Amino acid sequence: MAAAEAAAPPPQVQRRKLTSYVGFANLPNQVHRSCVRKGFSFTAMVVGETGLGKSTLINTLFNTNLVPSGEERGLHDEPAKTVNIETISADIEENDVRLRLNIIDTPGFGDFINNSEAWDPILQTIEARMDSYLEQENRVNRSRIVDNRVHALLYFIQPTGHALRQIDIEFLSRLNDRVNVIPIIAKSDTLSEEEVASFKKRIMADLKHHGIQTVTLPISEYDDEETIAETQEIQSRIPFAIVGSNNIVTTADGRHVRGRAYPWGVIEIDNEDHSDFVKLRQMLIRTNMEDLKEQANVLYENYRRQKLISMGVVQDESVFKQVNPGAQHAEARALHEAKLARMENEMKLVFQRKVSEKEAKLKQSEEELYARHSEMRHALDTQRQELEEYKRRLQNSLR
Ligand SMILES: Nc1nc2c(ncn2[C@@H]2O[C@H](COP(=O)(O)OP(=O)(O)OP(=O)(O)O)[C@@H](O)[C@H]2O)c(=O)[nH]1
Ligand SMILES: [Mg+2]
Repeated sequence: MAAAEAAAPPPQVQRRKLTSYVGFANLPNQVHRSCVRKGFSFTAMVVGETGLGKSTLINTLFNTNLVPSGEERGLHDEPAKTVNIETISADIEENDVRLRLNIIDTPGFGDFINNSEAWDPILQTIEARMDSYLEQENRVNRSRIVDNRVHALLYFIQPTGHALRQIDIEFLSRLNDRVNVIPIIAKSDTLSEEEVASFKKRIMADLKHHGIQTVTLPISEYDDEETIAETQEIQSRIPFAIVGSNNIVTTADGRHVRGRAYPWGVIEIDNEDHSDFVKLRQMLIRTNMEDLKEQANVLYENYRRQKLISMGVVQDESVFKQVNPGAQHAEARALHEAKLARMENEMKLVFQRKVSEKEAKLKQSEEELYARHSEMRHALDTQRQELEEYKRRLQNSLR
């Protein structure tokens, strides 16, 4: 009995444990831990005409001079042409969270005789990276999939202040259903504030007119007010008017900042009021990286479907009818809950049985004790009577 008792843990404690295990409120913590363990990676691509400051923006984002741009060579207005598609990566760590940030630098187009030569290599790169992902997904062992897909494409628009040009429209139409497009007004320091504002409006209207989708940040009912406001603020800045530079300049009040110096003053790179660079960086790295990755995944799924169909893989839709994930989930949950209820019931029974056994035992010992008690009492009584008898006899003999 004692051994059996020790083996079975106290029923009430066991029950509480089960309750907290079923409560999936802890799931986000598990996901959080798993994500931190695996680390994060994000890949963006910069595309646009030559000399618009693509390489400079990459350097500005990383705050290091990783890629040659006209700027570092001191060749102002004489850009160092990027010649190959190249990926620049940096591993960033913050509060034990690891992020691998990849930016793909591309040679600027605009000096090609045939426009299609401009987007071909870009589109090929994007699709090759999707193909590599698809190929990894199709492997038998999929535990180590490396995601090199392009999660966002920063498209540089010349700061003409007028409208999108034909080449922009053609280019974006080609890339639109393969990648998240984030439009950027390059070198926005060459435009006045009012020019930027009206140019932004015009660009959005042109994009809409040509049915070109640009990035739309999701707002969820679970977001708090502050997050919603922040998301709306970022969204309202698109297309981002950017100024890039890693040069340190001195402001009128004597501060040394990253910026561009002009006779009329300094444009500070890290000042939110001077350009949209800070907001762009915030969106890419701090607040919406996962949203962008999710949206990129939707585009990938479309690509994947088209690709598989073109390869002759036909989807058997009936499989999906039978395996309705929602119903399957509900069924699994119902089974799980029934199992829990059964276990709980069994435990209750065991507990009750043990309690009554214990009670019976106690009652028995109580009776035994009582019997012994009266026995001893009886013995004592007899003894006392004997002693009293003896005393009386002694007194009588003394008289
Ligand atoms: N005014 C101004 N000039 C800039 C800005 N960003 C870059 N530049 C200058 O523009 C020139 C070209 O910059 P790059 O970064 O090399 O341009 P790119 O787009 O990489 O050019 P390609 O590699 O040829 O495609 C350099 O002289 C930069 O200093 C900016 O925000 N404002
Ligand atoms: Mg370049």
